[in-house]
Amino acid sequence: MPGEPQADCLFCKIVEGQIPATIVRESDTTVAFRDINPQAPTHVLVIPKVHYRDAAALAAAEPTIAADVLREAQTVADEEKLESYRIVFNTGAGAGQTVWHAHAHVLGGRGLEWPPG
Ligand code: D5M
Repeated sequence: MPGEPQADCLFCKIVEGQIPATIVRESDTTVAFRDINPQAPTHVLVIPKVHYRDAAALAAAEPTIAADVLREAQTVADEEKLESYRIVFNTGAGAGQTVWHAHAHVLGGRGLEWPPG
């Protein structure tokens, strides 16, 4: 069922505490943790606790929780004292999505080129 935990989902396992993560924030609806393969000095992922395969599915089904993810991502940027930063939702394999549980990347602490690769 959409929104239900998926047994084979890495990020659902992080939500449920079944695999470790360096959690930096948690709310009723979201968890934020450091990316295991950081691409910048600050690289934090913000995920909804509910399972949707990508940001588009989350926004369509649970727009309030999608807004929670964005607000939490902004709070991470503030707490990390990032002056310039990027909040990214890779959506689809062609955009580099590899984990099929919606997540925002918060990247900062170095110069970020535009356009991204
Ligand atoms: O981003 C998926 C991101 O998830 C990628 O940057 C690595 C990160 N990742 C994968 N496994 C873990 C664990 N166990 N902890 C923390 N971060 C993790 P995508 O946009 O799908 O390419």
